[in-house]
Amino acid sequence: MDFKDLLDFSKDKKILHTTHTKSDCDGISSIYWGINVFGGDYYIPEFELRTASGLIKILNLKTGGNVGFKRYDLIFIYDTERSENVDFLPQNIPYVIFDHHPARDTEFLNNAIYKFNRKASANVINLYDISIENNLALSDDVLFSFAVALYTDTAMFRTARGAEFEYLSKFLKNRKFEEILETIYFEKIDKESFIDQISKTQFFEINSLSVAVCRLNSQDEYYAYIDSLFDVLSLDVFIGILPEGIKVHVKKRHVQKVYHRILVQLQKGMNIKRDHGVWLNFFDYNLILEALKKYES
Ligand SMILES: [Mn+2]
Repeated sequence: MDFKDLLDFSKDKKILHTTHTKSDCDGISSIYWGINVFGGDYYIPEFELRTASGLIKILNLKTGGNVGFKRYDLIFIYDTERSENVDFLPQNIPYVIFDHHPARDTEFLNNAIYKFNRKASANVINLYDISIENNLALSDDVLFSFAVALYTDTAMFRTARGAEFEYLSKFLKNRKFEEILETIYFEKIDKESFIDQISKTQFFEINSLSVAVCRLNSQDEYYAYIDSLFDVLSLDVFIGILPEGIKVHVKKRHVQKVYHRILVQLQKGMNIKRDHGVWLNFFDYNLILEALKKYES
């Protein structure tokens, strides 16, 4: 079916909108679009980052809750094409998928009664294009949530090119960029703890790479470090030691040479499990520093 068929088909259905576990701004903003366009209920799986918490608050949404999934006729899944990322859903309920990742779980995609899975830098870009194409009016609140999602899904614009900024201008309209920052940092960070941790940063120069190592208490502190200090300190590699394991941030232009050729090799060679970029239960950053000596600029 095409999108117009989906609009008709869903009219008399009990609909639930949802997104992947560890929900993020792109998934949450997509759900918000879905409620506005199709109506129905929603379920936001528990998030882990403050950015998501801020967006949920300004959109007046709530997370979790006791949802009787089986009551629904049709489930809208956003921002993932992998069944393992929505493993809380019961089987056998018809579903549709709106996603922007490279199609990996083709079986899950092909079993959807409708799918829109074009590659894009954020799912909200696809939703915006669908809306324009089908003359769906989007409120300023939906558009602003798209702006927040685009900002966070492009690693705070680090991977954004001209095209993304053209979309941003349509999403932001008369609002100021600062409102995006106010939204994603709405949830406060523990200032003392963060400053205390970053003051203990260790610095290393390895074959022209500027490397920093710092122990941090949460993913929020990790991203606070990247958002505030990584570029300012002219770092090439940041090794964050989190309670659940090590997470490494690499300057975008080093991703191939440093991340894929050196770090992924090390991680695979040592059989370390990775989840959302975290090397689970791995804390020996010296092994990473040692591996970085293989880097040739
Ligand atoms: Mn996304």
